[in-house]
Amino acid sequence: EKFTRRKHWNKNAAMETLPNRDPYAHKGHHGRGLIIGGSLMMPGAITMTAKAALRAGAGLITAATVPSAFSAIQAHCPEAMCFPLEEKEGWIIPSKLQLDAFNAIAIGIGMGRFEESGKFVAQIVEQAKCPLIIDADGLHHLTSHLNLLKERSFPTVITPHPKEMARLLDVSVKDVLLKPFYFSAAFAEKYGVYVVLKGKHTVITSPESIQAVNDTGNQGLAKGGSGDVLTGIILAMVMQKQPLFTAICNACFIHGKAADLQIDKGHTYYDLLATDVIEGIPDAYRTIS
Ligand code: B4P
Ligand code: MG
Repeated sequence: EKFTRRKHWNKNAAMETLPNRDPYAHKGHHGRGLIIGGSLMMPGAITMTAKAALRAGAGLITAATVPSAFSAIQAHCPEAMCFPLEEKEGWIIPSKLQLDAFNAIAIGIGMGRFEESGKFVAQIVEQAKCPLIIDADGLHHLTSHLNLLKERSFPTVITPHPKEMARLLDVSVKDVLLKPFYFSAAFAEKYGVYVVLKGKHTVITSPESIQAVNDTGNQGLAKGGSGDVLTGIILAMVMQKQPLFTAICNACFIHGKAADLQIDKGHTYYDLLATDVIEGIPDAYRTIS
């Protein structure tokens, strides 16, 4: 991979690596993505992930979730399809779900920490034969099934914020913040995964411990939902024709750039919402394509 040893993932890196859209493409070329998550209590997170994935360029998106989350998705992201999962008290429980048709899967968004949901996360980690992105409550459940990661023969991407990273490693948040490169690489190598350690300076690490720091983003992103939007952008990007590490770096770049450009356009660090970040994606793409 030509550009992966860059320390900073900036505008030039994104411009040099972002794949062109083929004029003769059809939606199948741009990837069929599956998002697993949501709950009666949190229908918004998966809605934002779906919308962000489509804005970022995914060809088709299906949200597998509890039926009580369908109306939010259909109202705010009518382009997405919905697939019903079994639920108990509003939370996902192990369900039948055909995974083979998808080019990439994201799991965990707005899922909650109900114990039986964790069995479903483990099932997907075992069965997904494509790149799998694990975020949010998916990371909470993963803590009890870490060894399943080593068994995977397809790429896995985890997207923790420092508190989630600390829990995965069983160290303190302070330790993670003091040594973000060290802890990201330790986890990435041990479990053979890509790690996106989020924060002011998001660090992206490959299973071979190649590392990059994303240059974009601002404190307006320190608000609920920003992470859900990033997961959608990563899901879309890993389905475009580019190396996985490059795809993840470009996703982080676009996410932060979308937030930066929304501030330039008149939003402030106080008011910026995750849904505004989704609507900043067009401007972010325009700066690099
Ligand atoms: P959760 O309930 O896990 O929050 P969340 O749903 O994951 O939020 P979301 O998905 O929107 O944001 P995420 O951080 O994934 O609970 C969060 C709790 O964890 C907090 O209440 C806190 O207690 C703890 N926690 C979180 N971060 C912590 C930290 N750094 N140190 C200590 N405790 C922490 O994704 C946010 C996105 O926005 C990322 O892409 C990130 O890079 C970006 N972003 C956030 N702040 C930014 C900043 N200042 N500058 C640039 N980018 C920023
Ligand atoms: Mg999050």
